[in-house]
Amino acid sequence: MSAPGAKGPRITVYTQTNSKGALKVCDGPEYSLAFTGFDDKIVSVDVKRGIWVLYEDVNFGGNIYVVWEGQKINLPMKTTSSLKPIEGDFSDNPSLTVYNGPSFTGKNKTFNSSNSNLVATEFQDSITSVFVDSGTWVAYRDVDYQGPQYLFTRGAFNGTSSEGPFQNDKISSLRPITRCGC
Ligand SMILES: [Ca+2]
Ligand SMILES: [Ca+2]
Repeated sequence: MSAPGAKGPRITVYTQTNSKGALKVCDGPEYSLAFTGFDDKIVSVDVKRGIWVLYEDVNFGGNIYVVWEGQKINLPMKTTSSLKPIEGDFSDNPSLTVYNGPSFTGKNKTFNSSNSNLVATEFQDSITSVFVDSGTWVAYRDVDYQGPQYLFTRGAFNGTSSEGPFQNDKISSLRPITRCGC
């Protein structure tokens, strides 16, 4: 029999690339990595279960970096000071609608899969509100899933996001979180 909570979120963080160096297994929120030896030291992660958000500041503040189940990756930054799992669904039919006006007004477009480059669309640097019908989505300031991230879970987001400092008229790429870790 598996122990209670064996299905809960779990991530292992490492101080060296490729899951090497000192490691720490986390099963829940870590509001501050200060005094743990891992503050601004995490460079790779192995996500066993769930969706996790890494924050550059303590108390879940500052820019975010989202990682999810199946990902065993090196990070592009070394700034993580807190982290936590978030409730999110891995939908097989993700759906997110963007609007270029506030409160779900103006032109809109529904996405059901990733888009690495919005530059050719009329939504490049013009998204102001977002509605997620299904799935969990990560949007990026820059094309090709680069730059600061904004996390959107199911629900309505008017000029903000569920995690990360959403910036109006900045999103240039977006993608749904999928179980394969792609
Ligand atoms: Ca930090
Ligand atoms: Ca942009």
